[in-house]
Amino acid sequence: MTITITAFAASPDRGRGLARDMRVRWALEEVGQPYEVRLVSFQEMQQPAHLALNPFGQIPTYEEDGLVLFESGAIVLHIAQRHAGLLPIDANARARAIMWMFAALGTVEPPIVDLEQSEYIEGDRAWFAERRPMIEARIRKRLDELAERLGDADWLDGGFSAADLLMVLVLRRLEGSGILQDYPTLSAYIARGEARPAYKRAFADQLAVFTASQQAG
Ligand code: GTB
Repeated sequence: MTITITAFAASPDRGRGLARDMRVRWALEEVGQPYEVRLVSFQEMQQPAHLALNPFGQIPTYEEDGLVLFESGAIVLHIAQRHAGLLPIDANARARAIMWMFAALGTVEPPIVDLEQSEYIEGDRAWFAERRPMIEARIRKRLDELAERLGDADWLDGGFSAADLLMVLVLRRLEGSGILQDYPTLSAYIARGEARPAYKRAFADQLAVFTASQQAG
């Protein structure tokens, strides 16, 4: 069984591990599955060969013995269901972990992506100074609620799961925004995720892609 994923040949994040292939890399490292990475340029992502894998022309994609998947959340769920280590065995605990996976991607991530994209796309508009605090307030509401629920627990619901993997990476997207410093328990939660050996291997591998692209000129 060979697993192949796609990732940016030249990630705009310059190796900070913010692109969504990091989710898949980390999940595969957690469950101990080797994988290959096919690097694609922005141009290649719009070509028929890549669009056949992902109709939206995005990374990451996942190929395994004739199975083709896109959407990082679906890929992580597939990995977690197929291999031990990322979801609890108990049926109710497993359902709750999957619920938290959806919460990370469907409830916590959207305002964070909105802030990122609006800074990039609308940052030079006069009205952005008024819009930014509104987006930030939406993010802070979610972080308040998340921090309240997490309390002083290490992970969202019992042991580390695919839900924590996704939530940590979603929260990491706020690094540099000045928001996380007001959430010490969430910052500690992110640090716990980043301290996992599987995270470190995944991070190092995606950073190596950036480093190699710099050396190639
Ligand atoms: N919902 C999809 C999923 O979860 O898989 C979203 C996939 C997605 O947004 N992919 C992005 C992509 O392919 C890369 S990760 N974009 C190219 C395109 O749409 O043409 C998003 C991303 C990109 C860059 C940074 N960064 O530079 O910090 C962070 C995150």
